[in-house]
Amino acid sequence: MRRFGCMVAMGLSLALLLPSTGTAQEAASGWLALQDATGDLHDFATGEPLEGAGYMDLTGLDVSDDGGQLTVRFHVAEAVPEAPDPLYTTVDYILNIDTDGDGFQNYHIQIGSEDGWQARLFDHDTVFETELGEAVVVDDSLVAMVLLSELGSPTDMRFQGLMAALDFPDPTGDPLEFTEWEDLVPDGVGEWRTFGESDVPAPDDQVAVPGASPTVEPA
Ligand SMILES: [Ca+2]
Ligand SMILES: [Ca+2]
Repeated sequence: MRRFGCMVAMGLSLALLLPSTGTAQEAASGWLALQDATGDLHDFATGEPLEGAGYMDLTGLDVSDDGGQLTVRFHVAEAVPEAPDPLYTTVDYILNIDTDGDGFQNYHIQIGSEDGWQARLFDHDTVFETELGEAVVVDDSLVAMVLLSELGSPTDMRFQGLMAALDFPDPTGDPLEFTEWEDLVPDGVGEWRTFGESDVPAPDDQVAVPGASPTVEPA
């Protein structure tokens, strides 16, 4: 398990979050782990491949439900920097959540660079936004959590992740020139995944999940 460097201030919430701390933890009632290719950033408008910063490039996505809280972890190809100057560049990592199975998100969780990797929950039905606090940023991952009660305690959830980034190389001199990247997980437009549809086996601490694949790692 990764070390947390200078994230001392986040120690308490990390202790609650991360199984390697030895904290007794309820068996997750849902676990989804998706992998994504590197080098698949594309132009939002044209869909053409588009080179971009490694921290924009999603390499995977984990979503877990411990019965009380939903946790999303975005994995990216290189260490997440301090949030860039929003005048030039904005980057958002988004988890869409469909709670009624109609193929449209009812909620999304967004971790945005605009004000320093803050996480928010957006309710698409009420058009209401809830602050979730600062995301836990550790090297090449970003984590946000939300109480299931904030999602109406749904019995079924489907997910899709994405990264959306916008860059203005010269926002004052040429405000019409910009680059807009996107990366989807899973890659299919309009594709959703639910718990149990992971690309990878559940980690050691999650083997109690009914139906989860046993881990292949040696003890
Ligand atoms: Ca990717
Ligand atoms: Ca992708």
